[in-house]
Amino acid sequence: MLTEPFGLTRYENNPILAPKDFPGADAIFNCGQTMYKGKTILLVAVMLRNDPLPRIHVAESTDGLHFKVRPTPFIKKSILAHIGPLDNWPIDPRLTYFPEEDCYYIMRPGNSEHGCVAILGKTKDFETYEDIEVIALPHNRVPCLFPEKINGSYARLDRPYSLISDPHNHQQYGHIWLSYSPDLIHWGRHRILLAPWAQWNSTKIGPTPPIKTKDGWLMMIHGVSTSCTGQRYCLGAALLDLEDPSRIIGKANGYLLSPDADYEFMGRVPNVVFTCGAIADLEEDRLRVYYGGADTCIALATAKLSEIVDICKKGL
Ligand code: BMA
Repeated sequence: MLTEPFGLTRYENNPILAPKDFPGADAIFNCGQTMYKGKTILLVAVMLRNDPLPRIHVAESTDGLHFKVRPTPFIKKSILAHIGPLDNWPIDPRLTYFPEEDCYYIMRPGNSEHGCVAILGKTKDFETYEDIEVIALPHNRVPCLFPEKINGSYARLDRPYSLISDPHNHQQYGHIWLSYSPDLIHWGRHRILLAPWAQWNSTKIGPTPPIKTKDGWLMMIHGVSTSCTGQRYCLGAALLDLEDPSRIIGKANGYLLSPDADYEFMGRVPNVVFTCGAIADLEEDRLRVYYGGADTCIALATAKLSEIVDICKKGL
């Protein structure tokens, strides 16, 4: 049952990518997203019927609606000695274009028997990809990079967390943290940024690469709540101060999208809308969010960028 659109509106022909669009796929879901040479690029996680490991493929589009998934994987489990053993589940790529270096950085979680670390990689052209380093200890699942240095340092958001899950004890959960680095490898000056603040995100929250707007850094987030039937993943947003992103200027009190459409409610993991980012078309005052539905497909929701900023500022 669809709720009245608030902030984000679903594209009428959703989903835009489904398992049927890739031979042998069981799922095409949660994607990094950016623009490259006038095209919309999605880094999509693909699960195959006959392969236990997910991989990440490039999907590209000239109109932002019709995507072609390249057949060869772009990111597979790392073969580097220092990363490979920690990289057993390549999904959730969070993509940041860094104009100063004309480089696209990718941060993603790496799963292993030792826990979930954060892995950094990069590409310049979406043809070749390079793993760089492990940049966070377990358990850290949601790393993402700001698109420019702040007061001379790289800045990132992430969500360290505890494996002990007790929805009634927030002390046991990781929240969103901010940290800084001189070189992208060594991170410090950690600051707690945001903890769950509403029922729809009361179990946990996770960030995406911040988008620069004239009013502040816009951060789309996912928020999880727990009921007797399991977890529900919604999407929301918060706004951070441009000069000092440890200062929260605003946050949406309600969710902007909840898993109500059939492709969000039914699938491999039901009741999930999940995003690894968003694309801002500043001249058109438009925000595009390519999100995963039920860990099975990819759908699109759009908004007026200024309206999302306004919702955050007013705490609606
Ligand atoms: C999170 C991530 C996402 C996934 C979500 C729901 O922890 O692993 O990839 O969409 O769970 O299963």
